[in-house]
Amino acid sequence: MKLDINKKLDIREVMKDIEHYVPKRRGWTWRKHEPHLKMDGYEYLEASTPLKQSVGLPSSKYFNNIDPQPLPVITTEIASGRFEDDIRRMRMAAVHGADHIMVIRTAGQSHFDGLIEGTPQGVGGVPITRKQVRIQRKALDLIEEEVGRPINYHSYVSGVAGPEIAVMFAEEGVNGAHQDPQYNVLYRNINMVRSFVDAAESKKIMAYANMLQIDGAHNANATAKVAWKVMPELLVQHAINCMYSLKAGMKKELIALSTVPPIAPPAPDLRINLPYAVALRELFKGFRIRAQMNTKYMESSTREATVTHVLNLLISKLTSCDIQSTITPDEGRNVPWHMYNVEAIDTAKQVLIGLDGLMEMVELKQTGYLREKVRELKERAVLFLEEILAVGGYFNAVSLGFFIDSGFYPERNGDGIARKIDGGIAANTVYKRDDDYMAPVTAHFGYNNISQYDPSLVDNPSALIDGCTFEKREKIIFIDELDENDNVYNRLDETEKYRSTSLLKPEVEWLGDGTVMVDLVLPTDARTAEYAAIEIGKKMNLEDVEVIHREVLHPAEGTRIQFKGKVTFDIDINDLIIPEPPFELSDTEITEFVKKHGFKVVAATIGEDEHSVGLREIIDIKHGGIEKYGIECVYLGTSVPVEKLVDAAIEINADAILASTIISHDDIHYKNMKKLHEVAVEKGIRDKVIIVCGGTQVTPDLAKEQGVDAGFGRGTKGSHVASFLVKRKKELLNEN
Ligand code: Z97
Repeated sequence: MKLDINKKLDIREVMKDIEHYVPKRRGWTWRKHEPHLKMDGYEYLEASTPLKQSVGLPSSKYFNNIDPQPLPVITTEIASGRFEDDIRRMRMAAVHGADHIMVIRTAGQSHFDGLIEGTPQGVGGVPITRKQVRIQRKALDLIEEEVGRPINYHSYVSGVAGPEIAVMFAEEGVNGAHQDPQYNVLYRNINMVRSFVDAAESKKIMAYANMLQIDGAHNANATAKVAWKVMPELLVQHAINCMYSLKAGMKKELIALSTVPPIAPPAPDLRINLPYAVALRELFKGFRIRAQMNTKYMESSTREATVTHVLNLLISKLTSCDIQSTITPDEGRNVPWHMYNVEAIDTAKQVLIGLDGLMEMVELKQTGYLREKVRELKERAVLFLEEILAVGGYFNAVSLGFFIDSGFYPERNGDGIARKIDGGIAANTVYKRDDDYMAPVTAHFGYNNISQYDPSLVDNPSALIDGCTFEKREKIIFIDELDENDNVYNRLDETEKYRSTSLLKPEVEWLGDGTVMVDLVLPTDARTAEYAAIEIGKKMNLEDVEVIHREVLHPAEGTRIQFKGKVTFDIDINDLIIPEPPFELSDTEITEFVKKHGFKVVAATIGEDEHSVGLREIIDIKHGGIEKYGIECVYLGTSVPVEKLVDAAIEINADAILASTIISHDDIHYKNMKKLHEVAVEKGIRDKVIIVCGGTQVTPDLAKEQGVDAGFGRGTKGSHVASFLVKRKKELLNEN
């Protein structure tokens, strides 16, 4: 199976024979640096290999559609709650430049004590299952061929079934995962002893599969009352997970710190966030930095979120992050829609490429405020660690509520999260291995007693059972759907008409969801505007109208509102009348032709028509008129008699006549076009001169019926006219 960029991905095709699918590879992939990459004449110092097929930034059209890719891996989180729709979003994300796709489980999967099978949605959210992972990995294997760059697939190894999940991920070619025992302890109240034992096993398996690990420190940011106050503790949390991971056998370069600039404007962003980022970089040399965006201080304004994210990206650049995660800038209003994933990816791509080579020009100061703050943060973190030792170690520290305290350490407010050593979920479930314990599996942490059974297999324990699932894939038991109602086949059937017929419906996250967003200003206060907007939505025949954003333009004069709602109708694309797109040559082609041959036009509004603005816009250089290509334009003014226009064409030996007319009563515009053609014939120049007529009421085909070469209606741009002139002239010159 191969994807065609102009065709939709067929999810049923992807699912075919899925029980036998073997993922293309294991392990994490970084982007490849292309030093001194040249694109469209520009040189990039910190760009990576360009994509084979991609969608560039909107303004890339001014740069021959180049799409330079920055160095850091770019993450997007996809969590619509329907894995089959998420696959389409992954494809959108990849073509814009994401190569780290994180699937979020919305079920709080840490609470599950085993693997789940099938593809249920359930009441509590969406779990990550083997079937879903395998289908998504297969789709990504196809998508990475489409864009020409490996795509890292990522989820979470946490909870009481962490090691089982790690095994499944290694089997299914998952490339990265969050793994941090502290997450279980602090946020999911899972017993701390159990969490650390499970983590050793999980990390060992992740190391075997060369998966990249991201820790859980960012959760302290999100949970803390004032995010910047936990900065010393964040350094400590990173340190604990990093060292534990090394001890479990992970490679330093596949251990990533999950960091978030803790503060956002209106606080003085960089003065707090930059020293913190520098301290991290210095303390954790050789580890990877996964920079995420601040969402704690996100409201529903996508503009505000984007600005905060741009400031975050500046810090990423100043401290060379390895992975740039993007969270949809709509976090504050919880509308995880396709377009916001793409916007966030484009924001990261745009800013990082825009900042290319920054550190060649500026450097961080080695004295003064920055250095003092960096040192202070490190000192606070070291003191924190020392105090952990002083109270008898990490477990005691957690039970004393050291973590997520609202004080700026060493200040303590006594409101941290405290957990009991023998408390929490799955407490007292850790047992000492028996003397005859045996684990004939690959990538198992610690003592497995193989030598008792076969000393020659100590380094290859699974040979005792003729290979485990890591070597013998056929031993994996694939379970399709367990729930006959809640499964992907039924969900696909419900929306089949939008997949296999010509019906079309708007969507924001799921095929056929019908959701649209309306953006409007109401000249009143915010509260009135909000309720008025809901009424407006209803009058627009939208269902489930809900305000998702309000912004005061002035307390009394006006409020901007964005609301969402659902349309209940479909469009049949077979009923659409879609005109041919206007013919367009590239700017270079037009300019080169004009340079070679010269090109003169005479132009006027004809008959008794004083409407000159349209014609002037077509000619004038300012808005991209034909002058910009070097075409010489002689403008005769308004209400010019047809004969005079033709005479002028003869006099200057024009290549073309441009006539404009808006007035259309009694078809006067078409009559004048006919006359123009006839006078040119009469005066013997018709075979040499191109005649082009335009105006808001002009239908191209009707214009041509009058004998002129082309007619241009509403929406015409200078480039359309110039393209036509060059094309027609080439025909006259027999030059093609
Ligand atoms: C990010 N935006 O990109 P459950 N383990 C860790 C986690 O951080 C999380 C889970 C497990 C964020 C990701 C939040 N993180 C979103 C270290 C969740 C998930 O199934 O919700 O219990 O576990 O880092």
